[in-house]
Amino acid sequence: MDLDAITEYSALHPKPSGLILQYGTAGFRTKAEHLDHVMFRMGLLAVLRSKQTKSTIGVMVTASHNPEEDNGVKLVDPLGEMLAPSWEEHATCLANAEEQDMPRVLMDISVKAAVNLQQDAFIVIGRDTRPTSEKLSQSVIDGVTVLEGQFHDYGLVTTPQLHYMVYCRNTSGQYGEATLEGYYQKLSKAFMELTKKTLCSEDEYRSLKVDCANGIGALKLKEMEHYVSQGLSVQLFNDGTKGKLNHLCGADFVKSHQKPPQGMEMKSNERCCSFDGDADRIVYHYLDVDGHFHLIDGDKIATLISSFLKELLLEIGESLNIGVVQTAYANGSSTRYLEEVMKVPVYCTKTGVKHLHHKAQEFDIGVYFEANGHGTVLFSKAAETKIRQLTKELEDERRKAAAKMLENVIDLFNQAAGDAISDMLVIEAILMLKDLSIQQWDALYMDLPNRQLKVKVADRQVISTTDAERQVVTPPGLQEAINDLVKKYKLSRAFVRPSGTEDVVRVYAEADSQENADSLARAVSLAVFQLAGGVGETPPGF
Ligand code: NG1
Ligand code: ZN
Repeated sequence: MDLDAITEYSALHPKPSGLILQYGTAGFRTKAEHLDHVMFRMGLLAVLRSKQTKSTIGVMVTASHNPEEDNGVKLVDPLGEMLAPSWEEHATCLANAEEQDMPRVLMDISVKAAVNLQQDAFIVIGRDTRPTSEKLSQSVIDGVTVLEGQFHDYGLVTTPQLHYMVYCRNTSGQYGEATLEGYYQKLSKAFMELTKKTLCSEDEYRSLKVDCANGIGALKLKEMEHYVSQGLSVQLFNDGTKGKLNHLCGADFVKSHQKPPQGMEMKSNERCCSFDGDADRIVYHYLDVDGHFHLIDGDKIATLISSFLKELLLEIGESLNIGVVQTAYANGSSTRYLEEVMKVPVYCTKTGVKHLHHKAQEFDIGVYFEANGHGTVLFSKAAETKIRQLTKELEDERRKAAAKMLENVIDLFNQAAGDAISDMLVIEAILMLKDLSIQQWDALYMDLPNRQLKVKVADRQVISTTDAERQVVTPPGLQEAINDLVKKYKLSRAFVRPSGTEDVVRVYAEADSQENADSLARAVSLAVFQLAGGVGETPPGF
């Protein structure tokens, strides 16, 4: 390591002194103007990680669903997964080291992690459409170059596309070709095969309106459009030509405000969906004939997909197990429906896809979705091998066709990460194959009315939780207060947890009516404010 060169270049990306940031559930995320040094340093860290794993590592510059002024960065590990926890700690140390200490901290990490500095390093870089992303990704490249890492800059890509590139490169092309063309071809081929039997039937299901959150999803869907146009026509809204990223539109807005996005014409009963700013989340929605808005969130997406997969498994008659993984934010009705009606085992993990992903790996087929629409389906290697073998060997036509469909589903899901484009194609295929309208899908079960709120406190880490974040441990008295409030309502549930991406405590409540869910959420917010050091104004509504 040329420490002099590192010191010299680092001075071009100086750290504002005193600034402390944490590598959270989605990497580093804050105002874009505070991130230049973090980008440079993550370029350095990616090189060390690449040398240590002897694999290609990804660096994605994005702040996903957060406002346009924010930005962020996360590293992608060799098989397209999130960065290993011990390296999250290294990332935090490196980002927070004061200027003069930084080279030493970098050396310490390489010693601690037993990095062979002689090893080659290869980094792939991607970015979203934020105005600050291009310059920040250049700072990542500066970091990579100082440590003499090789790199390929994919430029504008969705987060899942970058995960895909990393996965392809580390599996010597077996998973697919590490180009955008390779990505589009792989997905569209699987989609066309899966839906070919339904072509020339029901026209009404073929057109879908997509709210692209004024983000990268619009550019990539435009590129992909003609690959799937025979099976599906997508009409893009909020494509970034006018509006601001994630502002009054996109999956996060639609889910948290339970309202249609602005900038999208919606006629009654038309199938619509919303991506988030980096296209790894998707939710569906529609207006009914009375003009009421209906949201179909990640829970209902998981339900649709897992019931389809379960039917295919029954059809081929193989005893592959299937499990659904959710978080505490999953609507209570979805959990009940999955367990009681569909009879699939459901597990709850902490928030953040890395936790869901990890749990989902325990099944032959693990379906995981956060309520906000971030998720995918994982097939174990053994399940995948078995299914591919069955498509070749089965003689019975029906069983063979079911196995073939499962194979297409494997190819359609981006196994490296939750992907709005993959998810959209799988959902569209299932709706076509099962001849389901969006209303019929929505009617699988009725969501319990719910509300999410945020509370500002002096230090959100005073709140610690257990039982997959469903119970508060500290501060003392808070859980008892929540229990007392929950008892006042029917079909009620509430929990609080510190956010991993924003400086707030999140409050969730559900109950038998919207009014009651709102009132419970407000009462719990007040308890948090009073017992966990609220700052600023008392939560509104009292
Ligand atoms: P935090 O800020 O920790 O609640 C949010 C989402 C997560 C996940 C991450 C990463 C909710 C309630 N939380 O995390 O599900 O998507 O962002 O983007 O939606
Ligand atoms: Zn996202």
